[in-house]
Amino acid sequence: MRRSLSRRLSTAAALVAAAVAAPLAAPVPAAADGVVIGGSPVQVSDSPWAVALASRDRFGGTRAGQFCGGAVVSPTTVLTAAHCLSMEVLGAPLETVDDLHIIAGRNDLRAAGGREVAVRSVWVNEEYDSFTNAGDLAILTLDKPLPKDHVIAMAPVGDPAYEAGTRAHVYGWGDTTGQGDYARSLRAARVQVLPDTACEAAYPGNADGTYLRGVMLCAGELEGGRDACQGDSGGPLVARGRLIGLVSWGSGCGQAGSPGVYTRISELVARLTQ
Ligand code: 4AZ
Repeated sequence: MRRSLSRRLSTAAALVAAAVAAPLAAPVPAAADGVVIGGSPVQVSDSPWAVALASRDRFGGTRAGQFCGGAVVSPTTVLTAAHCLSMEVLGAPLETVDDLHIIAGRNDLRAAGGREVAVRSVWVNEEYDSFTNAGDLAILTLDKPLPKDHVIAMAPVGDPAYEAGTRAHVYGWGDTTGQGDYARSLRAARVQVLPDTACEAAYPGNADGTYLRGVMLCAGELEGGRDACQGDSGGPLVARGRLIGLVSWGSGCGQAGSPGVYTRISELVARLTQ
């Protein structure tokens, strides 16, 4: 497979500029009460911008090789987390993973529905800091375009969707219990955008990371219970029908006092449109 690792954000800007300039109306997320942790099943047809990132070579075929999530922001552009493409996650250098692809429009990973589309090129944010987790973003360019209705608009800087208290949903095929019970079908958990102070208090700087307002977004429930977990990384956090975050990190899953931390999308939009 062809793959080039671009070194410049301007390349990334070119990839998603169209998505920023002409955001499409996105479907309202399906109701769910609880992903992921404390989540419930949703139909991928109601949230077609939620895609699985997969490699059967690296992760085996039982769940179609799913290992992370992604969000479709233009027909050929998927956002995911930089850490999903790390040696630590892949168990091999990215350059050697020849079957990296996304799965769109498939609820059950064991079934054959939807589309598998090869990843043509990968841009990994070279500023991603694996100690703080700042800048946890990668941009995948697909080999073939997805239908336009798969695209979700990114919430720009100042969008009310980022305000603390906003109801949001996080989507993924990840661990549903924190014990390694990976979902076969797409799930969503209803969470809320939490004040930066909640994550600053939880994550002043420890082994898991450091919460940095401006580039990260804090979401979950103060009492715990609903959250993203391992395997959901890179997947979408959606509020008011717009993409506000990508699952990035946290201490454990669904624990009171340890909210989920997301890559803040407004920061990307700001850099692309400056
Ligand atoms: C992970 O390991 C991970 N509870 C993702 C999200 C969260 C924790 C861990 C948030 O990919």
